[in-house]
Amino acid sequence: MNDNTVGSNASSGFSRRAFIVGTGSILGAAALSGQASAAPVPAPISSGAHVPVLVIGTGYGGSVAALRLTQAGVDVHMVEMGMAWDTPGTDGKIFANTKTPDYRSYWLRTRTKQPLSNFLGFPIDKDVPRYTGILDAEDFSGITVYQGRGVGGGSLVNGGMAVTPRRENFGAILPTVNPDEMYNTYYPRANAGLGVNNIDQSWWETVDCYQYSRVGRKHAQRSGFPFVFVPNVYDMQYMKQESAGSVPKSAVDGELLYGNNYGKKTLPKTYLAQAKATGRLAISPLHKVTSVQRDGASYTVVIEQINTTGDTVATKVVTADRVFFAAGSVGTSKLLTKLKANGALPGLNGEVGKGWGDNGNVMCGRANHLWDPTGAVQSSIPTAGIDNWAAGGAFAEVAPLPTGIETFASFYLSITKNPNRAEFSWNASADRVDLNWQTAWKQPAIDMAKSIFDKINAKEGTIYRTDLFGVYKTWGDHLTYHPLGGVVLNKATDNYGRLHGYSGLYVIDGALIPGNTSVNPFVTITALAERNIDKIIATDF
Ligand code: FAE
Repeated sequence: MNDNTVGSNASSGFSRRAFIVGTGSILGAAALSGQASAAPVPAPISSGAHVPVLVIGTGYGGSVAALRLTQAGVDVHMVEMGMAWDTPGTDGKIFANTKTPDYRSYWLRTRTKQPLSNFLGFPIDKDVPRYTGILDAEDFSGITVYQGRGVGGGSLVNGGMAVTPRRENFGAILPTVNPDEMYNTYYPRANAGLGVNNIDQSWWETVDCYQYSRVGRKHAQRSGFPFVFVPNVYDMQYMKQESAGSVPKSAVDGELLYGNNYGKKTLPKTYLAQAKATGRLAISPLHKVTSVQRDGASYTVVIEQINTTGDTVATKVVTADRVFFAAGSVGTSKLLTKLKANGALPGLNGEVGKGWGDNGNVMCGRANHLWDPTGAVQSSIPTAGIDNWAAGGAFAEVAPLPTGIETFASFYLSITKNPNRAEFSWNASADRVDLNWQTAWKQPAIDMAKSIFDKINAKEGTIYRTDLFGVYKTWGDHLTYHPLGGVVLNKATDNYGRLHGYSGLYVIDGALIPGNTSVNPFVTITALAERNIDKIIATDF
């Protein structure tokens, strides 16, 4: 099943473009292949259309649903609020560089909101034109939640770290799921489908762009912490070639947060490419679902088509026999919380909106001595972490700081066992969904991260950087990259993601996972989706 995970990126850029554009002429393709009656409703979806399956969102959960359903012979229409990301911008590239954010970088903002907001204490954010850019920094009262926007969801912007949790931790991650079936069947299936690969460690030992990781290892090991290599979906052969200068640079040129032009095996190159190859998939980008309501045996779905400045250009009403919510933890939770409160789906149970967590994310930097440079050129793809989960409740990714200059900084994104969970609620007067997370709830995460970095600093005689998140601010405790939960498995849904009260409505994304995966989450989101869709296809279709 892994035969069209990517190698060459020039060709995958082409196939992705052909894919979206080609959905308009899919009728012809189906006729050629002798399946004249199997044509899905073409994209962009039109008002009044009826589809057998509508999937809201094109991230990990949605892409798994799309692939397995189309392979089973079901026509699927995916609705995605972000762009297709198939057309080069003014500089000839599809995606902007992390070092030079521009109009493509942020979702409907007029100023960037970079996770590291300062450098040497100076603010580094800048004005950008309002545009349906790729990274959403969505502000709630106590936390900013970063999410990918576009066909491919978070796979477009994330670090690609593809980590299967340690089996002994699985019971705390998804307590109602049988670990045997996950570790024997669905984690391997997810890793294969995502195109997960490992870095050549002998190359890693010598190459300039991983100097920062080797410094991270040295400091971890000198303080007695286990240092572990982590698989990734970035094509490691491509990285060798770009590092050698034989192909266009992406990871070693700092591309990541705003998209990788080459090298990363995002969902449009893996799951979605395979689903498209069945001839049964259509995707409508720049379409945002705003309502789902039961209408006899099917569901009425309201969709707003938007332009690249975020204005609604059309409101469409379609019907679907089945709807999969795959809008991400925040997107799915917000939609269902609103639809329960406003009476569109009044029969949803009281668990909807509950059990949201930030995967314990907290960031920090350390200032190294002048004899410990971390490198002016840093690959944006993290390959390793410090595993102090069992002893201190933290797994710290040794993260890049690809500024293009020597900073003598070590930078870390810690995933911690933070027990705090928040709840979404409908704020009728403001016409929005709120999340009651409080910044102070990060304190357990900070304490767990300190179990690693206080010890390393003491051993190395170093200090925390205080210039990266503001003026004299040590901890990046204002954000998460890993929203999880809000529509928790076996609580708001049955044990396979079927929403209670509504046959034909499913949740199949990170909203199902109750707040923490002990490592980076997308492999678990993908594996859980594989498990659930297996069951759903076998019993509901
Ligand atoms: P997701 O991928 O967010 O997809 C949801 C999709 O639904 C998006 O494309 C939305 O635009 C779309 N959508 C939302 N609302 C609507 C609506 N109303 N109508 C239509 N479409 C809608 O969901 N995880 C790792 O495992 N390893 C990493 O290295 C890693 N690094 C990260 C770095 C960054 C900067 C970020 C932001 C995330 C990172 N993550 C990482 C997290 C990972 O990307 C995330 O857990 C998954 O993408 C979540 O997958 P879902 O399928 O739940």
